Amino acid sequence: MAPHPLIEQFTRAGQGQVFAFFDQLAPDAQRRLLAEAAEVDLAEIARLTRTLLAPGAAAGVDLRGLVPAPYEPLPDHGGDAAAWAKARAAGEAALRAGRVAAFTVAGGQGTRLGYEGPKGAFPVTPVRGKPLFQVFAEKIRAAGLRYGRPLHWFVMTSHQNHAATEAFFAEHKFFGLDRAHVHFFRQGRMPAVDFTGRILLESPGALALSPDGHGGSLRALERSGALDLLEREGIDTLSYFQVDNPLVRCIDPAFIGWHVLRASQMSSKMIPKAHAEEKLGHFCLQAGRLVVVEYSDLPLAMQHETLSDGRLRYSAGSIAIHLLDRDFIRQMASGGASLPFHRADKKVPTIDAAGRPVKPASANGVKFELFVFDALPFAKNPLVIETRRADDFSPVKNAEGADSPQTCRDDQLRQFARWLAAHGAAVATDATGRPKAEIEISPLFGYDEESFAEAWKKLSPQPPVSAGLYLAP
Ligand code: UD2
Repeated sequence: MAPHPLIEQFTRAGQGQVFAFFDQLAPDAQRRLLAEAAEVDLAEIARLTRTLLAPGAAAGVDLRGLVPAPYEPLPDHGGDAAAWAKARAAGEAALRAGRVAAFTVAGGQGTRLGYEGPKGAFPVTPVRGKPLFQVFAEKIRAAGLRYGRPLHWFVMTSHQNHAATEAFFAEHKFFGLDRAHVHFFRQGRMPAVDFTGRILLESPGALALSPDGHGGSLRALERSGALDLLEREGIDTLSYFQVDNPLVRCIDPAFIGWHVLRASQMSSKMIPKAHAEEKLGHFCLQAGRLVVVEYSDLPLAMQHETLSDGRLRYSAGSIAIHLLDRDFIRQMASGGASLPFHRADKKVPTIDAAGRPVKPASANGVKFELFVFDALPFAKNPLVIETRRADDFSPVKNAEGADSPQTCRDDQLRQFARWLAAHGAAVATDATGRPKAEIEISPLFGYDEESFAEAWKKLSPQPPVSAGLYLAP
């Protein structure tokens, strides 16, 4: 029998090892392997091998001509208060007109946290232990109620967590959202390769595939029909955030207003880095274009560079919160400009020549990933605005230490305490502002300080701030 045409293609491309065990597989397993192989763009792998793996391939990113990017500072850091107020009003108008949808990237593997199951199912809030997805759902629901237009919410999953994510939402009745407004779609996958570019097998009948990075969201939004849905619904702005950050203002009127008023195709939020080596991307300009240089790509000496007043020169940290214009996504997903792949050397579980499993002790292969912020240099009128860390950023990344469930709970508690204290409640805190009592405010009661203040004012009598206080409508 003649070999399958796909097997021939792989063999011609020097990737015949993918089918080394093909003849020993049951027909079902053969079909599955062929289907996985059909997902692979062999020309793309060959190109990446040439550009990212070959000896002499450019190591790291191009740092020539890099300078710190400008941004819109907050009013208390010298920004124009009137412009911020105007932006907020414009954002609210866009929300009332139904022009905005929320978008969460939740396709990552969450390896550092070591949590089984989709990361969005991880419990994060201090009193109720609400999962990340519930926090976002309630913020999105609250914003919809406030502006009189229920918001659509797009959630990007991976092959690994798609079914579990959908089941989690169904089990929790979509956290009170209209299920017709919640849309799940899977991101693409890329095969891992060895250091010479040969595709690795995870088992005799399966490729070592992994998600193609959050930058894969642009093509996945197009492929899944999400962009068509946005168009039908008259939505032109996607509010992008990561699944690991419950403090994020999923829907932020001032941010949306800046984006709309500047006719920006892609906008981002920055915070001043807490210290030179904080693990954030850096907003920079290069040849006049806005770029983000990831922490791992900016040499330590540059991360530590300071200005004459002692502040960090590259201080504008990217916290992965963006607004994206629908037509810009379409253009990036299907047009000529494409995002570059990044190389990540990883321990990739694979098999040996006899088909036996190998658990490598050190990096044995390369994964290729797309980063969404690489779209910035292609955007018209890109914009960076400052935000307060305490209002927008406290991710859960590691099981312990920095950016862990503990630090995130503490930051939520500090936020609740700050809002309460600013509006007249007596709150005992430690020197860092963390309340002595564990308390929680539901996003449905107040999802930002302003909505909280309105609800709190109406509450009569106002409850004392004591352990276990949970404010909900
Ligand atoms: C990201 C940023 C970093 C900073 C930080 C803030 C990159 C490369 N770096 O670092 O500059 O902004 O976040 O927290 O982005 N994801 C997918 N599919 C994938 C890979 C990731 O959906 O294939 C999602 C993942 O579920 C998570 C987010 O993207 O929501 C971030 O992924 P990460 O944990 O790999 O990013 P990190 O912490 O290295």
